[in-house]
Amino acid sequence: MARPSTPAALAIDGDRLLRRLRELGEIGADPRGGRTRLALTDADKAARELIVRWLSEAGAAVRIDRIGNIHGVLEGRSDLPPIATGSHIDTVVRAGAYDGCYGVVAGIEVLQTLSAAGELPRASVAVLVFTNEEGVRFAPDLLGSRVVAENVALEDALALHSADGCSIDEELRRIGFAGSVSPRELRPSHFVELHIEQGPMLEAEDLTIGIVEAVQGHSWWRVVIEGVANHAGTTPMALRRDAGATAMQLACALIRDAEERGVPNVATVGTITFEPGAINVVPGRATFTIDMRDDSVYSLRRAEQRLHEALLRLDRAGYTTHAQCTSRHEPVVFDDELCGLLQRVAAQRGLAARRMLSGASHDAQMMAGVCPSAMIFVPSHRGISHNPAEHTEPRQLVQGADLLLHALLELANNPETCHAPSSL
Ligand code: HGY
Ligand code: MN
Ligand code: MN
Repeated sequence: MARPSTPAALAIDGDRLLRRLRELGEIGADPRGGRTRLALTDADKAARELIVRWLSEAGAAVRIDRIGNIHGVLEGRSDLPPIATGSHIDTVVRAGAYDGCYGVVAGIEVLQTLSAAGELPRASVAVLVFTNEEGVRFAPDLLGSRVVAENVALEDALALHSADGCSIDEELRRIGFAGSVSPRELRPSHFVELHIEQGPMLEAEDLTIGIVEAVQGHSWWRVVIEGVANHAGTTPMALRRDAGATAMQLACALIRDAEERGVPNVATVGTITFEPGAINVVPGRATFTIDMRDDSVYSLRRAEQRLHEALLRLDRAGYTTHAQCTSRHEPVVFDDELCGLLQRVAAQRGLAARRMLSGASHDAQMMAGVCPSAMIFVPSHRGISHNPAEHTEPRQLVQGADLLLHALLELANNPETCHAPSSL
């Protein structure tokens, strides 16, 4: 066993990190530079199998839990509760290469660096890869971490169905990731997630690191408006029950509302469909989704209320409306002491950092219900994400992973410096 080197001198293998990110980014790739790996599809299966291989190469014990989360654990020198990191490898449609994947591959890099150096920390260090973080194929999002945090019951999660009629349970079995371990088995004392910012702030302020102290809440709705299908040529405008025009007007009103409420409030209509869907037929039915977010639970609730008031008005005007909440979580504030530790380690590593809010949702906000949690961001070029053009400078990717290594090592060797875990 190699003599443990001094932690400060430990460094991740940046080339291996970048190479693995490129290799993972190839899975589900499309000819236009994006990749799509919706949860529990064959592309997700292939990515999961690659991650399991890399975790094994890193010296981790790999186990799969009952909601399909992957647990990779590098055993420490004591029976202290583990320090955990992790993120997700499922994507949105035509995604970039770094969202979620960066935190997972960097976590594996930390384990591999520690085991190669013979630097076994006091507490075990674990990498968690969560199922269905994006919530594109199955709602709600953050599913794997919700089950770990008991925000969604395991049986309910397994019974969830996608629009294409598949259940989580069936798909986990089909891809060979229906694990037997309890999602609550790991019981980490701390959780740190490394992620790209997916916004413009760090690059605009020429900073390398964001210490994320809070995540805004979000509220996802699927809205159906039933009107009357009719002839596009013979139906006078005043006599129409045009579900399509009504849905577009409501969607624009909700978006305008968010513009008026100002940063960080946002509203996004990501999908809209009309039925029967023909050029010369007034739509009889319209379905759209809306994603509303805010760092204030009151403002989020006001936005929801405005949606419901608008739907009531439409019901009174002769339409039939239906709104289903497909995902919702209130704003989360991360652990201040843990943020302080991350800031100290960033300063020791000579990295310019600032505290900030996350506009995007992350598994860490569910893990905040399990143990003290926080996040580290690295910049996103021009703030672009959920887009093949998603980019972070290689130097910044390596610096972020290096910070993760030293922050996890600090926590694993001195967990008492931040909320001494129960078994001390
Ligand atoms: O939607 C989000 O904020 C995250 O990318 N799942
Ligand atoms: Mn995402
Ligand atoms: Mn993500």
